[in-house]
Amino acid sequence: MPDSPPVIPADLHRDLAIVSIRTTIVDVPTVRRHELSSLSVTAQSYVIVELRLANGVEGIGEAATLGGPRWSEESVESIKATIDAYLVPTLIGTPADRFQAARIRMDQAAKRNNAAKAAIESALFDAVGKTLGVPAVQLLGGAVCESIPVLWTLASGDPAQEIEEAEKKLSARLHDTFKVKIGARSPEADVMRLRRLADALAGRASLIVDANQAWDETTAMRWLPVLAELGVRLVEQPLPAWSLAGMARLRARSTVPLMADECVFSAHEMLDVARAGAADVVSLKLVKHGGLLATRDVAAVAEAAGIGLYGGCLLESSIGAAAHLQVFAGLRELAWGCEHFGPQILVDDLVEEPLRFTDFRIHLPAGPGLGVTLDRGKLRYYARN
Ligand code: MUC
Ligand code: MG
Repeated sequence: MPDSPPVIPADLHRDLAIVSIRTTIVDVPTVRRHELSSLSVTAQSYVIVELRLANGVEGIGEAATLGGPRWSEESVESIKATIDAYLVPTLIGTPADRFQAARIRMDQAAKRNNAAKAAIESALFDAVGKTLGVPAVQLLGGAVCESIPVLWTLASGDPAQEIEEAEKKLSARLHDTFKVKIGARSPEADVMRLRRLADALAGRASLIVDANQAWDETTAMRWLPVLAELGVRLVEQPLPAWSLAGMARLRARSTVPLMADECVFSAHEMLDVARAGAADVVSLKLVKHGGLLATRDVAAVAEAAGIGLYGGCLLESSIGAAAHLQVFAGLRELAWGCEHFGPQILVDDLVEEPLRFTDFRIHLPAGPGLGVTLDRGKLRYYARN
């Protein structure tokens, strides 16, 4: 028992009123070119949300995108416009701790736009957590772990560079699982590249692949057995997001588990994937689901269907990664670990003390709210507007 019980002021709800929400677009260069099947980036773009309460506490949130509106339909420009024009007016003056009510208001004000909503909700959890002196995960039921296994993504497309990069991560004990981005070139070229990686890292690291919807069903039928033979542990979104039946047919013939990414944004889509038998694992991301609560909803549907959970990312900085960790740390089982290497692929982070990576794991920060503090100098330096 604590010596003295926490004092909750009587006027807490008045103090928790949202008084302002500011959005800033930032572009942070990456340490190398990052190439996916349909896009390639040398800088990551985010919308940073600063949300102020009547009590003076400020919460922060982040919406990540990848290559403009090419990974999903949202871009930093559309996210900023949606927040400023539609989400801010519906939230100003409302209490920040009514998370579910805020979610309903945002859904009434704008259809989908899930990255925009996720950034706002992250800032709400940060502000309320900071007001109460508790981490956001405490507001979600409490943490069941303090750190999570974290992989690194190899995506330069150059196998010699990728082997060198993987060796450095292994010897620094940062990452021993690598996700290889495929689909930007022919399956033959990708398989040659994977073979070189598998040979070089044999017995020391695990490989998974992400095709980002690049293959059609016949291509996937042809090449999945080869990926299995190379020891690939998991194949992420080989087919277009609309092809649940194709994923189900593939899954019935594959010895490698399949992971759903772009085909699961909403909890309803998670249910469709489960009903179709289209995946073994799902990649959870705040930008897809629309926030911490929605991510919990998707996770609950997956759990009920026996589908494994994986902590996905969109190359977030420590702000967005911390918001994800607050949800992930409260899940019953994140059986496939997570991929929040984002803070390390940026030339610079946006917080005063970046997230900690040791012994192949990423650590839940200890402080209240999201557990990270915005570095305003960095925000100004990388701001576009
Ligand atoms: C994706 O599709 O998974 C996550 C890591 C990465 O390299 O790309 C992203 C998006
Ligand atoms: Mg993916």
